[in-house]
Amino acid sequence: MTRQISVSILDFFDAAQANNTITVYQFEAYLPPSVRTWVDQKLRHLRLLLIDNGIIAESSAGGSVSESKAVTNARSRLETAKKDLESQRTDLTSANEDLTKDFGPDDVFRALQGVCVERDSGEYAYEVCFLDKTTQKPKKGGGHTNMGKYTRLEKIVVDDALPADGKGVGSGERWALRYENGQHCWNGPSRSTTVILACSEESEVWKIMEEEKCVYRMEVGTPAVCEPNHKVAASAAKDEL
Ligand code: MAN
Repeated sequence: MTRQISVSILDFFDAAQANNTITVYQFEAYLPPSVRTWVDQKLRHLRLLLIDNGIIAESSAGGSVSESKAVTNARSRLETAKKDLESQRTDLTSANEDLTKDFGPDDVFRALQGVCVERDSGEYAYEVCFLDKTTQKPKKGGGHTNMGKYTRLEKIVVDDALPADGKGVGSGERWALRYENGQHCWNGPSRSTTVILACSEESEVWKIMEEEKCVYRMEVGTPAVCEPNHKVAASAAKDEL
């Protein structure tokens, strides 16, 4: 009797190990009915205890074996850690980009980070996101075209007559933002944009030109380039008053 029970208990644990679950109580068959009920209850409690502690898996209703709580918890910790890692990587990339980005002398253009302005011209609306990218958006709908990603700041010399409202680049040396490697142009270069900056009370796009196929020039007003005591171009809002 003793030998039979011990063999059966081994069977029980073998079955538990092999299937990662406990479902076989064959040794009960060797016990008198009163003892069988008692043993059965004890084993059920033991099984629940093992499940609760994540040591063995619980069988699902369909009879298939699911994983133990410990494995489920480890899997969920792994997923959370993967998501954290991904978001830290994104932060690292943007911090690195920030450190290598050209914000001009004394970082004067840092304030323009994240600022975008837009203006309609012909069949498109043109958007400039200062230290990020320029975009051409068809007014009738359809996909947007990347006209270049911000690469650097340059000083260029311009020679334009200044309009009466002051909304132009005028003549002299001006800061220009260079955007390159935009969407490839059919039978032409990758799109690129030069955004020439002049002093204005508010950031606004004044003029857009496609100087050559897929080579764009935008004239943009912004307070970021105003010198002290500089006569600024009035903002559009003020003009309307
Ligand atoms: C689109 C626009 C134009 C550009 C042509 C080149 O129509 O991006 O600005 O000149 O493509 O094929």
